Amino acid sequence: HNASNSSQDADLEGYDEEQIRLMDEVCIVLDEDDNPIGSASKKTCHLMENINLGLLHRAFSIFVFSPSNKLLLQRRAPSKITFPNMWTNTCCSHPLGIPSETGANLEASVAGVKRAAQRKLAQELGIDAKQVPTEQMRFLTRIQYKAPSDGKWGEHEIDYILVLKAKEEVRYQGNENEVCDVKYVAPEELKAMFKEEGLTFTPWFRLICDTLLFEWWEHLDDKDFEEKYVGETQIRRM
Ligand code: DMA
Ligand code: MN
Repeated sequence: HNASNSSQDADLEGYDEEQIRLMDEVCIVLDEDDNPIGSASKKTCHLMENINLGLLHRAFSIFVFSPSNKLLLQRRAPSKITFPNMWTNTCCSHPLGIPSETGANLEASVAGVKRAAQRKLAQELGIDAKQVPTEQMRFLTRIQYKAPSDGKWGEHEIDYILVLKAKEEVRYQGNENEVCDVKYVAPEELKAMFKEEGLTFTPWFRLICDTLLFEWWEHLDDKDFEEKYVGETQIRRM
């Protein structure tokens, strides 16, 4: 038995093969102040038994807006091991424990998560890197939260929030192993979705919607957006 090889792992029996393989990705393990203190597999980081002992890792959530300020949503594929079938923001994942995506100070960490966001926008949604340049991504703030998915799996992250307002309509093609539906929405359309019966939303997306998203969205084109919302240094604990 090789503990580092998730494909031979009883915890992962019965799940999608590609998603099992991705559980071997290396995540960045953090202390409560977002300092990297080591690394652990994606599987290790998302087991509730480890989260309940305090294991915390780094993540990002990017919100991509169209030129007319519609937000691109995705619905997670049924094959996802955590939070399957739920609607969520454009793309979320983890910067990897590699030099180009890790950072020990805030500036370097932000550069790392932007590269990770560009990588996953391509992998999940088939978006060309040229359409989502890291220079056009704006880092707003960090959110620390914990959320169970089911009894076994969950999240405990410091989540870097990025926004990008595309200069041109972004062309996308969902990877069906990751994403089962995609939709552009205006603020009122998203609020209507929350009231629709049968739709479910990821806990982090709900949390961000209930607190910060609609204010950012309303002010996206304001001259003082940068000054007011970009680059917050405090970690918001939610
Ligand atoms: C993890 O997202 C990141 C957050 C902010 C919850 P995910 O489960 O979509 O990661 P991945 O796409 O890498 O499976
Ligand atoms: Mn995570």
